[in-house]
Amino acid sequence: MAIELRSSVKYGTVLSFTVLLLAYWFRSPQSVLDERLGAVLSSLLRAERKVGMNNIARPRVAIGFGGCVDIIVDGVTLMNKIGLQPTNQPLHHDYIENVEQLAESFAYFFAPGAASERLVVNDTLFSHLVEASRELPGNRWSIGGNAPVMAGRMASEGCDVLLGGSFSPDFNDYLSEHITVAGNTVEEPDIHLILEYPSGATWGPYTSRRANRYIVHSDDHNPYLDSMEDFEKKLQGFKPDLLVVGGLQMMDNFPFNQGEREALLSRLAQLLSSASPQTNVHFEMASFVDEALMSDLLELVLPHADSLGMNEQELPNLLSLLRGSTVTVLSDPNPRVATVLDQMRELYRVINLRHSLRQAGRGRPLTRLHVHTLAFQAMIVTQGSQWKNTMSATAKASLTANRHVCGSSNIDPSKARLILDESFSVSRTEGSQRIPLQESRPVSCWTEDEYEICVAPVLVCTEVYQTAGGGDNISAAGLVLQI
Ligand SMILES: *[C@@H]1O[C@H](CO)[C@@H](O)[C@H](O)[C@H]1NC(C)=O
Ligand SMILES: CC(=O)N[C@H]1CO[C@H](CO)[C@@H](O)[C@@H]1O
Repeated sequence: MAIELRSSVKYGTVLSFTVLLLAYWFRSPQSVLDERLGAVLSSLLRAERKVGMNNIARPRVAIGFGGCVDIIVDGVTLMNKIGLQPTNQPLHHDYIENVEQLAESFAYFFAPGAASERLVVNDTLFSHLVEASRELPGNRWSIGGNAPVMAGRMASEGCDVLLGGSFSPDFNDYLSEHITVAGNTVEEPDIHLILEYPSGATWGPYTSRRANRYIVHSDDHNPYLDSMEDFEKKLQGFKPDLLVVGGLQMMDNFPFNQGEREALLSRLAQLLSSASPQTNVHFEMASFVDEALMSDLLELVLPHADSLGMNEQELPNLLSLLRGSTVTVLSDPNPRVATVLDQMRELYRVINLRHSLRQAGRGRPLTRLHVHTLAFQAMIVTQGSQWKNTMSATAKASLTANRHVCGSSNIDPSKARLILDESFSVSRTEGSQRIPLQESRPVSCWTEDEYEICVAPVLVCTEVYQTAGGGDNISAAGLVLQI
């Protein structure tokens, strides 16, 4: 009897301990996570506010080139609407000629959830896609293109902007009063079709690993950089603090006449090399697969940039070409911090090596590199260079990622998730230092050699409103605090 009692007491203790443990197990991780997220959010907001822009008059930013009207639809809904069956053969195509290639190309990027942008060379197919999109319930229209999106973000962050692009007459009505357009007037603007998909969307046998978009276009104006002449004229009087070049991917695989593309990029090189030393130059990378174009960019555009912005797909692609290899069409859409930092260091080193080998006085050294990924933002900035406030800029870039994708300037922690681990390694080299993610100081900055590196976690938006234009908003937001 006594023995029985003792064992039941013991049993009871074990039971209540187990209940306690279970309660801890089920409830606690979530609330601990929420607390952690809230702490990271308020620390990032504090870091963002730490520097204002009110120390100088409105910064002046000139941004080229191009622009378009975006039609934003749900990608899978559009595929269903046009009756396009999921292909059993995901395949990369440099450009799209028919529906079969569209299905193969979409499937190729949709499953990994990698951002991509392709030219449709079949006008009949492209108009058919645009017509079908117009009829889709829930479609949205907006001003698109790298230059106008960056211009919009810069203007709303307090800059005066000169925007190089050719737009239709009614375009001005939609622009901020702080944006002046340089370029021609066109009657029919170029249209880009944005096929968005959330994380976990399915199309036949494919499930997307993360939210992203697949973009198709069939531009008539943008590939010719036809605003360049007017932009160049107005640039001299505008005297920008920062000159941004983006949108050149519209030249990718475009059927130019012989020598036409090189001529355009040589003119751009001239424009950039005549920029005053007081004007910083930033080049925003994009989804390029045309190796001839990429090699022109390496020769004619990159040498004139102080700063580069790109995502986790564009970084390995550029690096591969600089190593003398071919384009990488698809890379890990969720890379680790250590991998990205190693790639950034190498890119920084190679570009600056190329600079030092050029004739003295030609081009500029690279002093800033910003890489935006889903889980984190990373920047390398040369110490003692013109770029200020790298820590706050990295925090702002991170917050902008959530704001843009969730479609709201107020960040709601219940619609956000931290996917960065609790600590990260600074390199894949064995024995590298690990840096813990501190909630009260989430942006980690340290120096190596002659540069500073900052990494900030992103509060990844879980209720996606729009991914397209994210990179442009993020890059622009980062730049704004650094000029
Ligand atoms: C262009 O697309 C249309 C519509 O899908 C198709 O009928 C036609 O065969 C395509 N042309 C080529 C050259 O593939
Ligand atoms: C979060 C955010 O501000 N996103 C913006 C990105 O840029 C476009 C164009 O300027 C805006 O319309 C978005 O609101």
